[in-house]
Amino acid sequence: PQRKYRSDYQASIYLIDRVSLDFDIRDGSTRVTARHSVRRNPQLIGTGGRWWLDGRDLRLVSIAVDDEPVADGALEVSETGLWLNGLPDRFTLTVVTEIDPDRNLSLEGLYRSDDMLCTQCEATGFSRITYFPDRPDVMSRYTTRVEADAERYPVLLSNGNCIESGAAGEGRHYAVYEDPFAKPCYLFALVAGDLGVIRDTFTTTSGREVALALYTEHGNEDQCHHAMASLKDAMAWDEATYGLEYDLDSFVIVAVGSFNMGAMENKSLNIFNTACIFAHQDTATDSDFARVRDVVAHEYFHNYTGNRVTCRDWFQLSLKEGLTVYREHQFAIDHGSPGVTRIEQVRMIRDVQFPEDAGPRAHPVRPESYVEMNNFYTITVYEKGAELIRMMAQMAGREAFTKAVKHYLDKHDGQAVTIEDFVLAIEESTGLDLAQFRHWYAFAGTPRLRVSSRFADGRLSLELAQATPATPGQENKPNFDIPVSVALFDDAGQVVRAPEIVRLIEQRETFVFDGLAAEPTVSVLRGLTAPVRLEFDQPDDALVRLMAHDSDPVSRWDAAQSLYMATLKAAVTAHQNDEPMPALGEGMMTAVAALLADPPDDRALLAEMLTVPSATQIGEAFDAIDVAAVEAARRYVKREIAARFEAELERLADAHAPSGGYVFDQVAAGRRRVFATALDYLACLDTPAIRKRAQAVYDAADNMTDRMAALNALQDLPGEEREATRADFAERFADQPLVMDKWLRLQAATEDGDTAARVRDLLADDRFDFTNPNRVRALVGGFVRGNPLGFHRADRAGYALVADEILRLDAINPQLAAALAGLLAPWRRYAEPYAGGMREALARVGEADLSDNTREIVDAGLG
Ligand code: HT7
Ligand code: ZN
Repeated sequence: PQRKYRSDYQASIYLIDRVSLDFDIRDGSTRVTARHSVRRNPQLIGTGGRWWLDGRDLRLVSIAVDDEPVADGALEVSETGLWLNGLPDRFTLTVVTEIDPDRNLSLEGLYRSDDMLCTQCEATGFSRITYFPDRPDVMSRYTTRVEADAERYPVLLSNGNCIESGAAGEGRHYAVYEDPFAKPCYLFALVAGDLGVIRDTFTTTSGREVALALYTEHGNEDQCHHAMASLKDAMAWDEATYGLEYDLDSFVIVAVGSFNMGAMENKSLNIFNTACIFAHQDTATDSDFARVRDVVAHEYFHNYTGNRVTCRDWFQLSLKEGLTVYREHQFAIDHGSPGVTRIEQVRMIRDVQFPEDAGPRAHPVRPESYVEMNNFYTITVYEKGAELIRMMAQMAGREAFTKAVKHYLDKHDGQAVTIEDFVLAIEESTGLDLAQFRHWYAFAGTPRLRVSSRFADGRLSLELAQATPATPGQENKPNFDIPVSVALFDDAGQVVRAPEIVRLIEQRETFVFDGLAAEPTVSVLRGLTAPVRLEFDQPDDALVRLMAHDSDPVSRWDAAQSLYMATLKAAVTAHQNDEPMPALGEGMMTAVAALLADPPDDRALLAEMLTVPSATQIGEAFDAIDVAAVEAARRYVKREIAARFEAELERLADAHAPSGGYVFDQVAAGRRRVFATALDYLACLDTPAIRKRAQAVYDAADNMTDRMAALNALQDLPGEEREATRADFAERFADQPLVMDKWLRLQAATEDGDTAARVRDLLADDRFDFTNPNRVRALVGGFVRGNPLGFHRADRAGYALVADEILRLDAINPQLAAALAGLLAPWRRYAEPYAGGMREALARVGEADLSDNTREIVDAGLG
């Protein structure tokens, strides 16, 4: 496989002003006739004549320059594209190709999802449709004609406005779309199918009416109203927050069942995974509702940050994704509990991004090289990228930063640009000096921020020091520019220094706070002002005070996490040394008691603060992850808390018990979350009463959130109640694939001695479809992530199962196979015998003839 380097960038020798595409959809084959008006790139003087067009899995029918067939000598065709030689400065290129969407299981290019045909072109799927310079810096205006059987495909869609449609004879029909905005080919989209639709309208600030439509397979329309409401919300929010008004007369979303990721922001024709559109109280949980709202907003926000201003090349992916995730995060914070929304973001960074940044696949937010671009749609590019934007926003102030983003969008409207262009625009507008800040984009790895404090004579000296571990290919790291928020509190919880941001620029710096009456409690890195690992040994009593009084809910939660973590770590060590489990920490018990006696009004915050750190978080605290010890410690601590606070948890559950009348809003969802948390604790005690209660909750539930709370509580309680509720669930939702994904996840996450065998049975079950990524993620992903003991079994059956599935999948959907391979790749982080078992499985995968996607991940893991 060929590795591509950021430093090798060269502008395209030819540009395409207009693209005209004609899709003739027939059974067994689709003929694509593409006509392009091409001209030499005026910026590149003295080059030309020879031009590379990407193309994969295409049958080339004909190719002509100015309507003259290209002579054999002027054409070199290979598996990945073709060279054209002897080209004039301006010409019309006509390319006719044939493709077969029915046999395209990669879910890139034009493919079938159930009864409809749809496209996915980002990052390089357009080259599976026709020969084309499949790179984002070639921006063109598209006209698209689609013709198909009228009965089978009554709905024909593409980007932009429908300018013509009608009958085409022999029971066929056609539609022509014109997109007035120049765009890169990765934003091209086409859909053909027999679809149901819900419609609405949105009137922009300047009074333009935008027609909104959301298409889905018939029968699912009632699950789409929340997505439609979210879209309107996002449109209004972008106007109110950034002054960005939608720029076309129609905006269409299509929900498809088979999709490799969550959604795609194609110009005016977004295509979504049904999992990110469908939301009905009977079938979707509160978190599903929130996810739908946020992904709909995210894709809509791309219309400016991504579509109007796009990326010059794929190394710049975070230019659009980091910024759009940041905007999505702001939107989510404005639509829910701000504290809890930020907590969820922080958890994601710590639980998923930090491990990626410490593993074999660590890469900068702006990568330097890649083999397969699809492998770089990572948590680092997306979420760490968003954190970098957030840091700049904090340094500039939110208002100044919003203005700076507008400046960037105005300056580069209609262009394909770089992260450097973005940072420059922010500097120009805000006056910030971001010279050292740029290292965040160029260097991988999570900096460690070591904090120590000294107090004497009314003066607090806070010493901050940074160090960043080596990552693959980057031995030495420079100092980062780290914004650290600091606030000081007295013993009664009163603020003695309001929160402020200090910037750590050097390796080590001391910040002094004078005029203090007594030694204050220090609160640092509040709400994670920078994506760093904080090392700050605070005594329990300081943490208990912060947990009770800090003005920032995220810091209160963080203090609680530190208290839990101290006991959890002691329990891990005790298990490893075959010693009795330690008594629960004093500080932790005081904190939980205080929380239950005087809970915060924000019920979702209460639930978060009552939840002990995840297994991933606990594992992260050790040099080598001991899966069994981590599981034992987490179970032990939860059970002890439940035993000590049983009565309080019962009361909490009673006070938040389901009362019917489902609405999805912050207060109601917060109450459901507290109920689920209390039930989960009580289930650790495994009493007949709690089993009965969980079953009763399941039976009476009027919504999926409560149903799942009951099923989760019964997860580790084999017996009548668990069997009955699961059987009912499977039967009740048999015709709802997305709900059956929840059922698959439950099965995969249940450790009962031989989960691996059960997962293998499910892989062969009719309810499982190997070609659908949602099913694979639910069953195989659910097994690896949701069932640590089953996946890491001593007989290595869990690893073998995953290796087998990677190999099977790689032949049909390399993008998904590579994602699964990523689950075995970080084997070095584990203790023995886990590390050896994972490595062995990965090595077995590596012996096969693999796609470039999977090969890149496996080699990084073994390297
Ligand atoms: N920009 C979109 C990324 C995406 C994607 C990438 C590769 C392969 C398939 C894909 N589907 C969607 C989604 C987003 O981040 O907004
Ligand atoms: Zn995105």
